[in-house]
Amino acid sequence: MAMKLYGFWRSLATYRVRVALALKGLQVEQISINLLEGKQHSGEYKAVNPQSVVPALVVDGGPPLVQSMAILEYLEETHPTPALLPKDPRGRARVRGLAQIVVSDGHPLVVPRIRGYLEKEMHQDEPARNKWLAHWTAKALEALETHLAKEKETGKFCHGDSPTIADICLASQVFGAKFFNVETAGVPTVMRVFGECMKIDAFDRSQPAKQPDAPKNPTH
Ligand SMILES: N[C@@H](CCC(=O)N[C@@H](CS)C(=O)NCC(=O)O)C(=O)O
Repeated sequence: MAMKLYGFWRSLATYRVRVALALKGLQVEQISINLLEGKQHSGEYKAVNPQSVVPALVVDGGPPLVQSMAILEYLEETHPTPALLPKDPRGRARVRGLAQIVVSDGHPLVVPRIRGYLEKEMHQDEPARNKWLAHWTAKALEALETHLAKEKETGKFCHGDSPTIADICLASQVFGAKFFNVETAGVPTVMRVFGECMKIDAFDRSQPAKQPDAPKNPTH
């Protein structure tokens, strides 16, 4: 199976897909779309993803797959081992729910197009924009923390003792917190799980700063 991943080193959504591919041992050609230079808006990339966002995954020259959660689910269905979702429906719903706290509620508020809109249309200065980024990033982390700290299904990872889609999304949110200088001392369970994730090579080598298109000393 030949796969091409359109992404960017500091894209949290691309990170999620890179980790899933790596966990499942799949090779992928990475194509960098420089979001800081606005390359997502080029006609060439819009032909791949009309929404002008990364990631997009092309499998065997087929139509591009978009949205990181849809791509993770596709990889899970086509390459079930190792499993990134539990077997039981209730467990699957819990894992998907934890993942959606990040993917549906936290991350969408901090993407470049929202930051650009706050700046250009809403005339918010940099300190105000940074306050926004830190607030919504922290909110998602706090929601994860509340679930993980009190629910008995939490194990070494978000759900039991092997990584799932929830851990992939949690790790992406923690990288967001690092980008936006968000204090993480108040979310110890999240940070413990993040630490377990980063002991796994697939999580570690997929991290933003280790990508070939990352600057030598990323300042975020
Ligand atoms: N919900 C989408 C989010 C995609 C997204 O917003 N990606 C960001 C990078 S993490 C992007 O390409 N942003 C471009 C922009 O906002 O202009 C997913 O999970 O794939």
